[in-house]
Amino acid sequence: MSNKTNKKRTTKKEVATPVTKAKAASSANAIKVEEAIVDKLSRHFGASFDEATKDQVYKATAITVKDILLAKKREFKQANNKSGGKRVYYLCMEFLVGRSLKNNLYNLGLTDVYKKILAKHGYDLEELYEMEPDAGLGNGGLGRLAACFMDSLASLNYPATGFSILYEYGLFRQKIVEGWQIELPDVWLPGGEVWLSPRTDKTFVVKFGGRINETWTDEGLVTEQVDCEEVEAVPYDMMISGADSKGVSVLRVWRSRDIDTFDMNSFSRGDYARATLGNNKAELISKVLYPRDSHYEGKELRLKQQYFLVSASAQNIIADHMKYYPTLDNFADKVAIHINDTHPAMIVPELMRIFMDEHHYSWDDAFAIITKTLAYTNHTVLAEALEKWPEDMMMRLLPRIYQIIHELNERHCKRIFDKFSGDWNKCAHMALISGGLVHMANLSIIGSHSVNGVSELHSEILKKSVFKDFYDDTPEKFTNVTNGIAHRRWLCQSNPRLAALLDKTIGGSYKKNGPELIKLLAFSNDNAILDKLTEIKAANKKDFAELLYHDSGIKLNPDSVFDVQVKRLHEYKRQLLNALQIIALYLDLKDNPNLDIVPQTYLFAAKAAPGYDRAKSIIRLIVDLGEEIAKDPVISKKLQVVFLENYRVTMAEQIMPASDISEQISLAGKEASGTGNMKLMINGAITLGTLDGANVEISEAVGKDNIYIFGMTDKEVEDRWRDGYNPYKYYEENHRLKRAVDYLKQGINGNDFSDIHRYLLVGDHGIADPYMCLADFGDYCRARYEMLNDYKNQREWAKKSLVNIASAGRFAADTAIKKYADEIWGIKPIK
Ligand code: 26V
Repeated sequence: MSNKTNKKRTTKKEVATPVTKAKAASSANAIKVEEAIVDKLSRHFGASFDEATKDQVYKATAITVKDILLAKKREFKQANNKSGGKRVYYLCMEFLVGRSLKNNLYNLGLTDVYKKILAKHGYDLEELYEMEPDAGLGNGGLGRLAACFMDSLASLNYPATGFSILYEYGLFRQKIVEGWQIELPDVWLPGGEVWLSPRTDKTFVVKFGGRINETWTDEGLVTEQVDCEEVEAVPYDMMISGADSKGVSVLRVWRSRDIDTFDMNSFSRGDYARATLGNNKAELISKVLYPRDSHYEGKELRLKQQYFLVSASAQNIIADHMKYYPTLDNFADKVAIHINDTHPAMIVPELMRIFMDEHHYSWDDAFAIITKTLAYTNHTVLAEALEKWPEDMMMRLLPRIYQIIHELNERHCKRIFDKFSGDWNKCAHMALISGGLVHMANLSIIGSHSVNGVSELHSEILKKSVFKDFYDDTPEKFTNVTNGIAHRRWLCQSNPRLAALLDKTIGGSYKKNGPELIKLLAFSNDNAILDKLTEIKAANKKDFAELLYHDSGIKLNPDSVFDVQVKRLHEYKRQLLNALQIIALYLDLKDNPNLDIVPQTYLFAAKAAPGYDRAKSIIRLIVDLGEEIAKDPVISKKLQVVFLENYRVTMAEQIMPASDISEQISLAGKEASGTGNMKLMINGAITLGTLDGANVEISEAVGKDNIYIFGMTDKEVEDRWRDGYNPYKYYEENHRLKRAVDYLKQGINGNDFSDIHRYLLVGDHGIADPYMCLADFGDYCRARYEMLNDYKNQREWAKKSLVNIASAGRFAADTAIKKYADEIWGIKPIK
């Protein structure tokens, strides 16, 4: 390891200039940082730089960054307290944070300082980043959005706390064994723990089960939950620094712990297993993230997780408020609480409980304040993902919460019945409890002053169909906030080559103000810049190919077009449509290996929910297809299909900059927004997509020459259903499609896929091809053909790519956060 330093004496003249002042400050910083790392290594691991392992150096480095974040957070909090401003609390069962070291160093502006110091001791900072496991506390879009929002909130100096659960195991690790997905536990804490600060002084008790005792006292009716199971919620804080700002967002994650249930009697009898039984039960609550994001399951443990999050967070928010104010009367002026998807919907009855049972508010007063505080975002229109909890389960597990929901329902139904002159249909639709189920979306809507979807199209669909009755009742509640991405992470950090080009051409102000990316349009006819863009993409593709080869031995052809579909595996996202199109092309090539086509590399990455058999067999189809093609020495030169194992945030950061084509091909009306589409766009990939979710807005932003749109619109999809959808018709009409579908039965790579053949043409439960792959196949192939043809002209392609990058600014998460802050939460940046 090298100990060489480039020491340079500062001259008198240099000291006088601002530049050298900055340099001096930076070297003072460097000395402090170096001392801090040495100190952490010695205190935590009893090691010096020379003795420490790489993992220890990573951890010591991370701890020094955490210390800086703690100090920054303290100052930010003091400023907030002084201003007496409102704070937002973002409740979400998932935060898909990924890695923290690189992001925090970047946002703190300390990357270079750390790089130099670590290099001095023989460590490459980039290599240390690799030591950090992803914090995978989320399934996909919902959780990643929450993480991007924390970043923007801090960067814009808004005071914000995210609340979630400290899952011991995040989203499973995916292995592919003979084409099948195998799930392995995601053990992230040993490496991820360094970012967490336990706050054992701030625990709360969450109660489950038992019964409700009501007694009249001098103070009025006292309601108590007795004979119940008590679980302790222990908070751990993760700090997320803003970029070039004073702000730090706090992500507070709750870990469940048993309260003193150690059974001394069992222990004395030598029954050690029984003695600690209680322990395991409570700790189960925060043990593991539920890996299904597509299908709601009425599992008791999941309900417990939701209430655990809600109750601990509500108690925490109220305790914090009462520390500064003697009353909850001004609660809605000081606090905004966000219900991110329906998972935290029980915050509505939980706050009612605390207001009424602990602070003696009347029903009406409590409800008025609480609805002013709460806002709800819907993230899916899929009926099977909408949450409905069995009434009896809720009654047994959360008796007081159930009572309150019951009363909310009575009052709500009465009001609707009166307002809509006895329209029973409306009442049944809008009820909080019906058919023995508690409808969590309905609860979220009536408890909130604002309800929004996550793209223009999605928000319209909510108003027109999913929540139509609620829209008729309270139209003023409904609004749209289109999703966004943390562009500093997904562009500047992931794609440094592109960021450097932007700095040179349009300057660095787009980092603070995403929409300024539009300035790049001025270079759309500058051939030197267009060629530079092509070079950058080529270099990124080469990097990705090398990385993949290093990690898995898979060789890619970086001179082929990289066509990328990376997202959760779900029928509605239609990875199957992509696979069918590849089969058709493969069969064309089998007929004529000399076919003149652009060499194509299809990159798929996707996790399937563990019990989702259809999704798993689609993964197997893609893997087998890839393997079969790879065996053909001629065709494999033109066509390659790779399924990348274990998709996660870190892999997304590597693949986005290396992509040419962004596949966004969901059935119109099904994808609420999508955010991968924005990440690919900002990295210069061009979208091949349907008019679904935020694709519609991407299309408006770039113009029709810079995107390839195909397929039915959401309206056409509805009409087609109504008229009776018949996939057979498309199969018979399109020769290439028929061949591709029939090939499934013939066997691919020695495996039979007649189940998928049946699914497409006959259907398992009477519904064939439920996501209409066959209906959109022809137009999909048409659009792709045009696209690949256009790809041949690299200058023209680079121009389209440039327009995509330039137009991506409106999808910066900062834009979304400003809208939430101004129009929904009513919070202000701290000066
Ligand atoms: C549902 C369930 C059902 C019960 C078990 C666990 C679980 C976990 C998550 C979900 C809801 C998932 C909703 C979701 O992730 N929606 C995605 O949200 C993104 C951010 O708004 C958006 O870009 C995607 O289009 C949308 O699918």
